Amino acid sequence: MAGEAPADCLFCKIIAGEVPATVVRETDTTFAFRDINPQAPAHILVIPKVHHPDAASLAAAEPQIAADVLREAGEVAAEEKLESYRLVFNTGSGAGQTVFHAHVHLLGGRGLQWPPG
Ligand code: DGP
Repeated sequence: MAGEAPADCLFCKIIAGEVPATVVRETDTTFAFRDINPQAPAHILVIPKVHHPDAASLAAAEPQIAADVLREAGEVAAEEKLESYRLVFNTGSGAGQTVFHAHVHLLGGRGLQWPPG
């Protein structure tokens, strides 16, 4: 079951076309667009169209759509010709989550250090 979206959810507005974004890919269940503040040459957000506040909530409630998000991240990485890339799910404000609509960051196009900060 989809969570109830807050009226002011930024990513719901991007999906609805109410806030402009550079769209990379779209499916029935997912939406991928370029991050407004890229941290790597390729920095793309892949999100479910249904609203859930974070990735774990999405996976618990709608595991098939969580799988769709991961598969789409792989499709985007292939289209961007990324041999190596990182997928990041910031969860909770202490981990840097600022938008509380589930999303995965796809980062690539440069060397990525481990561990991340
Ligand atoms: P997080 O910090 O994990 O919640 O990631 C949210 C990301 O969303 C952050 O990297 C910046 C991005 N972002 C914030 N506002 C906008 C926007 O209006 N457009 C786009 N394309 N990205 C945005």
